[in-house]
Formats: sequence, C-alpha cells, structure tokens
Amino acid sequence: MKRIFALLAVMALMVAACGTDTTETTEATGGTEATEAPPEGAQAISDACALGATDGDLNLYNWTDYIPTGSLAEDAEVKDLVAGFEDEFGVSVVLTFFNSNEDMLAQIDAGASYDVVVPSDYMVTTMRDADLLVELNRDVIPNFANIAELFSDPGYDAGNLFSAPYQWGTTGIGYLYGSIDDENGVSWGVLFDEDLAAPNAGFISLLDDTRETLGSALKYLGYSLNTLNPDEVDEAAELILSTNEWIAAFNSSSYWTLLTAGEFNVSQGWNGDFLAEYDSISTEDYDAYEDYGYAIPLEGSAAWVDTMAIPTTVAHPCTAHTFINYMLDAENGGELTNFNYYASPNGAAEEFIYEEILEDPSIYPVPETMAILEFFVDLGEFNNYYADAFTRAKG
Ligand code: N2P
Repeated sequence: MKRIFALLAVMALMVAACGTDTTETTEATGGTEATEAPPEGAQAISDACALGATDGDLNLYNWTDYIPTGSLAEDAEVKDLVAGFEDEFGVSVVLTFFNSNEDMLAQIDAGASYDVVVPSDYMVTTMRDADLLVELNRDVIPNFANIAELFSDPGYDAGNLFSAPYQWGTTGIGYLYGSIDDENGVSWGVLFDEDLAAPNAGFISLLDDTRETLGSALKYLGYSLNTLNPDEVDEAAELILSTNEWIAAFNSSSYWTLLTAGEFNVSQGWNGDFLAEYDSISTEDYDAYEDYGYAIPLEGSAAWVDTMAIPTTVAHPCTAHTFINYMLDAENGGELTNFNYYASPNGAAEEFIYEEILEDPSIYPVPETMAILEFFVDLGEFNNYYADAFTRAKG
C-alpha cells in the first residue's frame, strides 16, 4: 500500500502539470484561432438534463476493445458494462471503435454524431479549444465525487469541466520472452535500431499513431515527446521511416492478439492491451505471463489519461450524461479496470479492483518508473507539423 501512496504523489505532480504549458505552447506557435462556441442546443439541453434521465439511445465512440461487452466480458468474467447500462436505463448502446485520437477528431470535425467519445488528455485540450465539446453538467454526474483527487484538476482540462477520466496507462513494448535481450531493461532500440531489431525483422509492429509513434522515436533519440523543435520531429520521422526495412506493420487495433498469435515478437503498444491479452489466453494449465512481457523502455516513455467527453455533435445529451455517471460508479469503475488492466482514476473503485492488478507494477508503476514518463500535451498549431511528419514517416 505504501508504494501506491508514493506513486500517487508522483502522479499528482504529473497530472497537475500535464497540459499546463498549453497556453505558452499555442502562443509560441502563433496561437489557435478561437472557433465558434458549441451549438446552443446541445449545451442548453445538457444544462437542463435531470439526474438519470435518458433522451434516446447511446452512440458511444470508443477505442477498440476498451469496454467489457458481449463475449469479451464473458470470457474475462467481468460485468458486461454495455448490457448493464442498457438494462438499467432501457436504451440501446451503439458501439463504434476508433484507433487513434486523430481519427476520432477527424470524424467529429466532419460532423459525425456521437453522444460520448473517449479522447486522451491532450486531445481534450485540442477539442475543447476548437469548441467541439459540451461543458459537462456536473449536477447530473454526482459520481464525479468518486474520482481520486489527483485526477480532479488535470492540466489538460482544468477542473474537468469538459471531460471525466476513464482509465490511465503507459506506452511501452510487449514481447515474446527470448526474442529480445531484457536482462538490464529494454531499449526502444529493439524497434528503432537496425542491429537490435535484426533478430526480429519482419516480426515487429509499431503503433499507427501520430503522437505515440513519433513520441517513442523522440524518446529513443533523447528528446521530449512534446518537442516544438522541427529538427527533432524530422529526425524522429526519418528514424521511423528507416524501420520500414524491418517492421511488419503499423497497427493500433489488434497488435495484442497478433503478438500472441505469433505474427509479431515485439510490439509497441499500451500496457493494458498486452496484459489483458496475456490474461485472456491463460488457462488453468497455461500461464501466458511466463511467455510474454511488457516493458517501459529505459529511455522513458508516455503516460496518458483517457477520458469521456460529449462532442457538440451529440444527439442524446442526457443519455450521454447518464452514461458518464454510470461509468464513474465505484463498482463499474472497478470492473472496467478488471477487464482492461489499465489503472483507474476512480479512487472509490479501488476496493473492487483485483489485488493482483493493484500490485502489478506494469499497471501501477513504481515511482522510479513514473519519473521517466511524460504526458502528451496539446501542441496547438504545431500539431500539423507532427501530422505531416508522421505521414512522411510511414513512407
Ligand atoms: C484500447 C487502448 C486504448 C488506450 N485498446 C489508448 N490510449
């Protein structure tokens, strides 16, 4: 337990700082144009919603396999949180997946209507500043009280006015034991360095993600993953381009199953995706954790907070608020983590989270690991520079 308190202290500093230099960033890059305020309808209806009210079915736009539902929930032996919401509130949930913040943003920008979306920290700032989010009506989300204090005033969205934290995690390397030398820790070089990658050529995957993939390359090169220096971003893009010689794929949507299926030996990815997969293929007679590992590379990496937010394209704002409140329930929050193997920002959920998860340093990292992690921040107009660089990097 002591370790968790030390960890929380480090996290407190990091989450508070996360995104706080955004104003500086946008000023430094010329500032983002203020766009129009959200359509009055969505905000006005949200402000008038009653506690537990619904005004139609829920269109949820979430990352792949990020909420327990159907056979996934059954296999993991956790509550089906989608069916649970449908049963409790008498509405249907339509679930659509996305695989990167940028893909989700492009859809919302183009006017696609969803009731709840799941942007990461920096993307909340981007969307908020572009007036793409409805301000949450906290009167009908009383379960906000369950959120641990250190997640209650994040730098990316002061006071959580536009977002509610969903899960937090890290970016690292999932791998088949024996495929890389991990005796003294793992270097990003197993992905980015020609010699270190050679033994696994053709069996390596990178995330298909502007900030994440460039971010890991930047870390390998010794730079910040929020750098505003174009030369550093160019260098990272060149490095990724060079990996085309030995990587099998850019993949953010199924790398965890492809790893355990033997298609990949070494994959860049998110901690919970790997760990939940290792658990799901384990049986009474077989423990996949003996074959596969997860490492946060020595050069440092990314930590992130994913959130729930309501886009201004919302069609059912009251159902959206009711869903966010449902997900922030202590027991539901616990089940979410028991399924996802990502850490929970919900303090009250802790008593419902399996002990083995709370004690797993790949999920709740020790303070020394936290110290080498960096949160992404919104880069204002410089986001476009990263986007162009990543397009070039993919070749
Ligand atoms: C879901 C992974 C979501 C984590 N498969 C990305 N921040």
